[in-house]
Amino acid sequence: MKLIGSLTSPYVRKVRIVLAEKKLDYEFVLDDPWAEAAQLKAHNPLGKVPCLIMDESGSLFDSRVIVEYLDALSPVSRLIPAPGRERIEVKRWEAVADGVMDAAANAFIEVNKRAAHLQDLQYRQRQMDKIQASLAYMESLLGSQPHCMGVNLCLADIAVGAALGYLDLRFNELDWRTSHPELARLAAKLEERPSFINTRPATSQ
Ligand SMILES: N[C@@H](CCC(=O)N[C@@H](CS)C(=O)NCC(=O)O)C(=O)O
Repeated sequence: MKLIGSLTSPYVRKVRIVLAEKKLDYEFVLDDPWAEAAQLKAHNPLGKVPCLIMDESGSLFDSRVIVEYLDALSPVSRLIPAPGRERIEVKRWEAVADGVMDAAANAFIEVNKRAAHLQDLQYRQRQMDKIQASLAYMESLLGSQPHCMGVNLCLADIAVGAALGYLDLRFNELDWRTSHPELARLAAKLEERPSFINTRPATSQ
């Protein structure tokens, strides 16, 4: 398998952490989705990373589809429960964590990739409000549990950890740890895992 991705994308990091936790081998192919000549476009019509090229049958996107495929590929470290209530709760965690990634990426692009006279600061503030509301939601849902879904690590923790790591990368000044001690505790534990350490985002992009 090949994974096309960048070193800053939180969605790519989510997939790479899943690959590492499941001990699946793959080739990591770096590509810049914003580049005109991105090779990615031949595999994903949306031109977005991550994109997984499967050995036998074409490519897969987006990160939610890819992680579901990967979890079913191997019985090692099951990260998504069988259909039922628990699975839906894991998916809800993933939805809010991905939503934080969406809002943070939108806010970052608005201010850092657009000329000053084209920036919409109201739009950026809407994205920052979504981040704050989601942090409060996740803090209260996590409570004092060791992981999002209780004792064991699952996809919910990986998605939340990747989203929080992206906030550190792009919005260090948010200081979300002070106001969200339970999330800070979870993030500290996750960031000790080799799967998280080996996928720390690079700041060069
Ligand atoms: N929902 C998608 C989001 C992927 C995404 O937005 N990736 C960004 C990088 S962080 C991208 O490739 N953007 C390029 C573009 O929008 O053209 C997923 O979960 O994979």
